[in-house]
Amino acid sequence: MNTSNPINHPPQAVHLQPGDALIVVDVQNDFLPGGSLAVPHGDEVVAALNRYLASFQARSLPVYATRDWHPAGHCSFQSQGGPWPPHCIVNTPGAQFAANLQLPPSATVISKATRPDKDAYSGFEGTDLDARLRATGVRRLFIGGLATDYCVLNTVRDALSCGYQVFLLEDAIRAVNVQANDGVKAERAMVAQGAVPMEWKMLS
Ligand code: VGL
Ligand code: ZN
Repeated sequence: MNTSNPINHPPQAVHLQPGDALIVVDVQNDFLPGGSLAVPHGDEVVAALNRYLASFQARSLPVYATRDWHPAGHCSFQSQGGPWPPHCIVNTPGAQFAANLQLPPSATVISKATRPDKDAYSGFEGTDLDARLRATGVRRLFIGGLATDYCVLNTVRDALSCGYQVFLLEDAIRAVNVQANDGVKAERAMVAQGAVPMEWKMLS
């Protein structure tokens, strides 16, 4: 299997191995249908991610879950001149992970965008995620969650620039699509940067 040239030679099979980790991006109630910043079909990532979670747990591979964790009055909120309705405010139901997301007790939770005056779409920005991954000997990241065109896009970009090999979980991402093609554009950008697109059925 050759994964060195993802655009021309996408892999047919991906074998999980030591050094692999799963990153679940922002699967929080406010990003699901009924939430304050609902991602269309955002709930559909949960079943897909549960399959990956089971595969990683079966191999005792580490899982990280990022969460948007904003103080009330965060700078990204429209009330403060930002682009978004209030969402993922600390210790509110909207900030909780989806109830049916089967995170293992061993999952590491990474809170981001926790300061009132700074937004952060990437799970690496202003967090110790990279240090934790390095300390655990992680080399390859399998990344899915919400939203394709914001936090997944920025997390994948930073993962690649930190030197990780990145598999983009195409069956476990959904886009906000402020503009209709934002999600598709984000996927193309991630692959152009070096992310390898895959889906769960390719795991062996
Ligand atoms: C996100 C918009 C605002 C995301 C977070 O998780 O993709 N999007 N804050
Ligand atoms: Zn946010």
